[in-house]
Amino acid sequence: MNERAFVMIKPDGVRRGLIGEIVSRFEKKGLKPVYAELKELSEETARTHYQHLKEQLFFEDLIQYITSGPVFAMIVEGRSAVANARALIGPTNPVKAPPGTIRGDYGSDIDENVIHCSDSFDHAGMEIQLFFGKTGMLQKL
Ligand code: IDP
Repeated sequence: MNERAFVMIKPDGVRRGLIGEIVSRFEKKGLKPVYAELKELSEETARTHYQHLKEQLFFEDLIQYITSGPVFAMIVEGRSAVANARALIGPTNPVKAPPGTIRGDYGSDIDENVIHCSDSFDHAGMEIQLFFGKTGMLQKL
């Protein structure tokens, strides 16, 4: 079934010039970018996005990292977009992410793991709303 997922190349991925390579992997998998923005996250958006981790000791470092430069945020669309995108990016910790996944190929530490993707259909909707508001809800852009 066609669905949408929210994907964000984090500041380390943007700094290292990985946007083209990563977008290409999504396209080859059949997940089409239908909207994208290069933007800096406000602290407020960052704190809302990661609110499920607010009790963690690394939370403040995470907020500093994710607001340290522009991110490349996009909506991808395709069959089972969330499950397929999660498979493409690999597990949270790049040390455990197999080669062939984005985190496995480009990340080396959990502190800077290159990319984010929604982990469920419901979260995809919430993240698209948080990052793009009404614009993200448009059918085709
Ligand atoms: P996910 O990004 O794979 O969905 P989450 O558990 O939601 O995983 O964690 C969100 C982000 O928080 C991770 O992608 C990573 O950037 C950061 N993070 C998670 N666990 C740790 C940790 O143990 N140390 C430092 N950063 C972490």
